[in-house]
Amino acid sequence: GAVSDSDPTGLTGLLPNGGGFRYYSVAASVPRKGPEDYRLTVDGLVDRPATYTLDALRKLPQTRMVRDVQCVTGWRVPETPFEGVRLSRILDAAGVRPDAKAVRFTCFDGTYSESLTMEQARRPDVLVALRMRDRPVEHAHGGPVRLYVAPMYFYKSAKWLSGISVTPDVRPG
Ligand SMILES: Nc1nc2c(c(=O)[nH]1)N[C@H]1C(S)=C(S)[C@@H](COP(=O)(O)O)O[C@H]1N2
Ligand SMILES: [Mo]
Repeated sequence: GAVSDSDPTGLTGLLPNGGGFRYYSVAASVPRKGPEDYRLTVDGLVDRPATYTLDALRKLPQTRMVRDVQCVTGWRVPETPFEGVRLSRILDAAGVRPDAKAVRFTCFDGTYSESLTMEQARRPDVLVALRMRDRPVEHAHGGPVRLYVAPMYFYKSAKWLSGISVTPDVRPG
């Protein structure tokens, strides 16, 4: 598949660039947020809009999965553990309305956004991730909370996640 085709040597993951990851941010600088000031809002076409603190997210059931990370530009990082709350759980808690068709994600870098169809968003391998590589998600990797969309290219995994909005249609990021 695309993963092996992009690096037939399999050596990309051995390059000394921080465990194989490239640092990506469309914003020049991003504020740091922690337990005191981090908030995740859930709104849009839902019956129960909500705001989660970091502590509230940590108290929900956590799911860990280990998959390869793959960027559209060709680099990949094999078998990277991510852990967090299933997005489907957060959507269920909010009570998605029947006319909702998509989910839009916003970030506290003030710029980046992404979206998924409702069907993609409800997959069990889509997480609101609090941990990456078995440590809290670092600031550079989108901490304290990033989206993790295991089955899709890594650009879908929005860093510095601050908003989840249920929408009537897909809004390209
Ligand atoms: N907020 C935000 N999220 C983002 C990006 C970004 O520029 N800003 N880049 C995306 C892309 S293209 C990739 S490959 C990954 C990179 O994640 P990393 O910096 O942890 O390697 O983040 C994705 N999420
Ligand atoms: Mo990417």
